[in-house]
Amino acid sequence: MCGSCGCGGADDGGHAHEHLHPAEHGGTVTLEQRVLAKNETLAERNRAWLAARSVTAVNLMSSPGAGKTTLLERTVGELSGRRPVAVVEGDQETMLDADRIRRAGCAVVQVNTGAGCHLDAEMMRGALTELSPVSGALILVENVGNLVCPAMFDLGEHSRVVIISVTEGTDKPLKYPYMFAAADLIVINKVDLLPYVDFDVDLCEKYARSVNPDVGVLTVSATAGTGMDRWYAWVAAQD
Ligand SMILES: Nc1nc2c(ncn2[C@@H]2O[C@H](COP(=O)(O)OP(=O)(O)O)[C@@H](O)[C@H]2O)c(=O)[nH]1
Ligand SMILES: [Mg+2]
Repeated sequence: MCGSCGCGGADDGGHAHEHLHPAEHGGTVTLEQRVLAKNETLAERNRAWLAARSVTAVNLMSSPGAGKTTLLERTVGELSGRRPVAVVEGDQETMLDADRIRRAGCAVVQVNTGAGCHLDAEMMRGALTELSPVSGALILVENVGNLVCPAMFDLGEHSRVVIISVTEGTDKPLKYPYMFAAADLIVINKVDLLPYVDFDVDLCEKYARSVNPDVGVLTVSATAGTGMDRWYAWVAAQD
């Protein structure tokens, strides 16, 4: 089990489940399965709720500081003129990211998970109810920053994006394979810093495809704006 929240997520890059011995840990396995099964039921309800309203939801996941909020600030500024956009902000504590998004100009709900290290389908449902998006809206979800537990919790979203920044190291897709395997798109951010860090974009892409052969990969700089048009095109294609 994930030590920080008891969410059922593995905390060693995804292999904890394989190391459980049912005779010793049978109760734990059953609890994990129940937690994830309940989440799956609620996620299916969210999916139906979104589909009935023609609302598209995209779930952004990354380690803390990879640039999720920065990417969202720029995206909200750019896309709000084209279609209704709203944001769900997940963090353990504070309204800081919600305040940033509100200043960028769109409706936002902050979900504080306390000790929890991921959003789940029930939290997503509460946020959707509060946002009450109009038909045709785009909901961008910033998940809690970590590369483990959020991968296990379906929110009922249409697609999942994993953001990795070039300051984190080329090997992250190999170390966190579950997260990268769950992605529909990988965004490599902070490419403006490439001249200053030891990061191999091609190798990172190769590692990502070793766990997720068909995954899309984009390179961007959320601060400089490089590559953002391809990101907007990808978002538009999710409807
Ligand atoms: N150089 C550079 N810094 C970035 C970029 N994107 C985000 N940052 C910085 O990285 C830090 C963390 O960004 P933030 O969006 O809060 O990350 P989050 O925790 O994933 O939401 C902030 O200081 C940002 O200004 C980028 O493309 N290039
Ligand atoms: Mg953030």
